[in-house]
Amino acid sequence: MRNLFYLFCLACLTFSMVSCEEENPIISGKITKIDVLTFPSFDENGDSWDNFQGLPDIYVKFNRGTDFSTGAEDTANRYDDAVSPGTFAFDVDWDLDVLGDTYTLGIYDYDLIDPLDGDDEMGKISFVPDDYTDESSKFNITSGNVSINVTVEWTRGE
Ligand SMILES: [Ca+2]
Ligand SMILES: [Ca+2]
Ligand SMILES: [Ca+2]
Repeated sequence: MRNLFYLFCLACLTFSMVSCEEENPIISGKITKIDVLTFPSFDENGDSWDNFQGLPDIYVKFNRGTDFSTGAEDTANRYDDAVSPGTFAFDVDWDLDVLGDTYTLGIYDYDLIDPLDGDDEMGKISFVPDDYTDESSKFNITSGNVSINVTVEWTRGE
């Protein structure tokens, strides 16, 4: 019985050593897909996002840091008159170069008839990729009324 126990320990030890060798640490990532699940149905004043149809025309922004001064913007890739909750999928190609840095995802309402004011910012969430590297290739970030699934390809070091 005791021999069996030692054998078991040896097997465990061998297995953990092997898996350690094979699993190089994650050094960077790339967001390949965003699924917007929920967003606020009304703005901070309780008004509809749009004057006429009411429903927002959502697209996503991404930036390293906490604001969108230099963020990528793709207003053509959007869902007109979106209703929360739902599953609004966006194929993207956004690098997570520094895992310890803060990155921000934002949901915006595209406004063709109000170009001077800019589009309405409906909500945003900041996150640090390091917090999610132990999860699989998909993780969820939620803050207030905003919930987003993030699909990531992690890159491991050599
Ligand atoms: Ca609007
Ligand atoms: Ca609309
Ligand atoms: Ca709009």
